[in-house]
Amino acid sequence: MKTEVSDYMRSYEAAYETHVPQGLWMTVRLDGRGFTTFTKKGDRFEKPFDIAFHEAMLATVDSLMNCGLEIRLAHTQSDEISLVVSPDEESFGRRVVKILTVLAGQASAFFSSHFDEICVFDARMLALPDSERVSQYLLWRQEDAHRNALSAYAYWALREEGLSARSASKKLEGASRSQKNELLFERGINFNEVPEWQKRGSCVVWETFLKEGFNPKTKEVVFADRRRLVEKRHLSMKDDFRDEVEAWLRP
Ligand SMILES: Nc1nc2c(ncn2[C@@H]2O[C@H](COP(=O)(O)OP(=O)(O)OP(=O)(O)O)[C@@H](O)[C@H]2O)c(=O)[nH]1
Ligand SMILES: [Mg+2]
Repeated sequence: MKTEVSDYMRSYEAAYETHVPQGLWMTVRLDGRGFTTFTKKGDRFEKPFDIAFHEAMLATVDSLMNCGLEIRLAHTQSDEISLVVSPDEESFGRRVVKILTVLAGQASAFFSSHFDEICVFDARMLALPDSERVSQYLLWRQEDAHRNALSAYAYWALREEGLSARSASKKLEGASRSQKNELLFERGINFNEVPEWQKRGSCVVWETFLKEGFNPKTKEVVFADRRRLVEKRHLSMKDDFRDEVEAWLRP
């Protein structure tokens, strides 16, 4: 009887257990839940972008890249983080639920302790066939950052003039890219001069370096390969960005 219960309970569990096949690039996107409210609370962050917020996202990325999974590359923009896991990673038997819950849990816990407040990230998985598709995916996220930044600047420029949230949104409804650029230009904001991290996001990659040490037995200076995380806050665009990503993805 006992065995029977355990068997069918396990079959209920197994019903939602999916594994990502070997060789596919597990790409995870985490996104802050309800961060529109979180970022507005008490006017703690500058609008539309705040460097302290972006740096907290980058610190969260560092903690994720050190959490035991072989994450080759990460990108963050606004309240989202994309993580590209090595196609050879075997941890957790490549189980989707386990990987997503561990990463979302890690990001939520780290970000919450950073701000001393409960903050939650959701997570989704894309299993991409090759590095070309990964670079295409990241370019898509970068271009999404650009679109959202332009809209956010236009929205907050109108709000600063005294328009209500509803009227500012209404005024921007159906406005083209060039109309939003023009609206900003008329108000003294040149969107071309907005910092790159706001329009494109930032990446974090591993870099290898030679670390100098001393061998007390032989009394010799020795060098060993080590790796460290490096933030890339000036991303290139379009095909150059795709080439850059492909180079970072090479082992
Ligand atoms: N003030 C400020 N807000 C930011 C910054 N970066 C991101 N945000 C806000 O974070 C929100 C992210 O958008 P969404 O993820 O679509 O919205 P959300 O409220 O998190 O909703 P869900 O993700 O669906 O739960 C936007 O409202 C942005 O204004 C920042 O640097 N400063
Ligand atoms: Mg969000």
